[in-house]
Amino acid sequence: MRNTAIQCLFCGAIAAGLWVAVFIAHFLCHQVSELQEVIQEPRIGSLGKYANQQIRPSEKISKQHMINGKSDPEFFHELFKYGFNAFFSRKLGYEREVPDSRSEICRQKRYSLRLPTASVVICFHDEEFNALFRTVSSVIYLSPPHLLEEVILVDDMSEFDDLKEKLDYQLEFFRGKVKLIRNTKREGLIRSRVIGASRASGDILVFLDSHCEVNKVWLEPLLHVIAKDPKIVVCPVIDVIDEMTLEYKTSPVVRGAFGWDLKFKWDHVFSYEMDGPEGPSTPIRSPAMSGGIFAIHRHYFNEIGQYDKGMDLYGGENIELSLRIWMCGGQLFIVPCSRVGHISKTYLAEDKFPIKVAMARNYLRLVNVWLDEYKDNFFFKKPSFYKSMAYGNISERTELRKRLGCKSFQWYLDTVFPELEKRNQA
Ligand SMILES: *[C@@H]1O[C@H](CO)[C@@H](O)[C@H](O)[C@H]1NC(C)=O
Ligand SMILES: [Mn+2]
Repeated sequence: MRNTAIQCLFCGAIAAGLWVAVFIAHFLCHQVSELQEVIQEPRIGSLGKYANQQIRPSEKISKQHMINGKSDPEFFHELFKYGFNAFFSRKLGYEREVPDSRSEICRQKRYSLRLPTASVVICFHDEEFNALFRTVSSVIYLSPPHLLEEVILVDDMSEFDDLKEKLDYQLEFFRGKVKLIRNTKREGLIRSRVIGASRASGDILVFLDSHCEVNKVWLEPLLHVIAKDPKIVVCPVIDVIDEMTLEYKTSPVVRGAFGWDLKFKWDHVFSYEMDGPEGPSTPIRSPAMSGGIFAIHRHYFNEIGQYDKGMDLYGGENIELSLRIWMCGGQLFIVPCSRVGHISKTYLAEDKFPIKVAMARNYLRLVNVWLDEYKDNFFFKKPSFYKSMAYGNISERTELRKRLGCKSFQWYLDTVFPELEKRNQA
């Protein structure tokens, strides 16, 4: 009798133990899947198969664990808050030197001293302070002073405390070169850029994300191309600043592209593009831009209709601008001799719902203005309600297309991006 009781107790204990184990396992799995959910698609697109040694985010986290030697809840909290390793960013501080990632042929190039001047426009919303400051200081230290008209910062209603008085105070250091505009309501990236551009006085607008570090002689190659033809819009090569280690990594030269879902992606460059007299330093025709980082003549930006101000937050505006440039008489190039490092905010845990809504709306606007008879290729894989979603009044944009005498999407497919038509509707 006693034996049976002990046996029962023993079995009970084992069963309870099993339940606890199952519960813990479940809890851990849940945490991992939550983690995966917050891992957002990088805005500038990871270089995917092109980047050397891509490490999966989970591997990076465990590496970081080893660096810290202990599990640190504060570390994860900041990782999700800022989207990258803010602990290392603070250690790097306000400025640092990054490796020169230019090719030999680029290092030997010389540029005219008489180039158009640049206004660098940087919009931010709740950026990590040191990353923002390194963006500004790298621009100021690595741009020839006579070519840098100003840096315009647009604060899109940030809530972080250190971006308030502390930022005003620290920017005094660059007195005269930096203008700070604070939006009084959340405008989103697209309208913030238009606001920044409207306050610029340099010949060329250079848009940068707020978590970049420019490289040596980054500005001159961009200005040089636009000086020859103001209807050319240029992007630097975007080097990778690792979001975990903040190590600066050289990127291969790739071009910007997209599929029928209109999501930006990097694409290989055809070798004939580099056959010209300037070899691998020749600017490369690009069907699309990644969005955050490009230079455009200020008057040309206004002439071709800036951005679609009916678009919200961000998403799709880069493809819309790319199509508008090509279809309305301009050209888009990647300039291999100009390099800018960028941190992908892979871990940002922001509320995705408003962004998804904004993106759907933005895509619908762009599809209905620019895609002509190819609209259905976009809708093919989308849920059916997509077609009946509201996207606001686009008549101003269709008028603009008429006024500028833009070519058809068929022309774009035939002339600029024939590879897209052959792609499956996927
Ligand atoms: C759309 O906007 C244009 C002006 O850009 C205006 O003339 C037109 O009435 C608007 N259409 C609707 C349905 O609101
Ligand atoms: Mn970015």
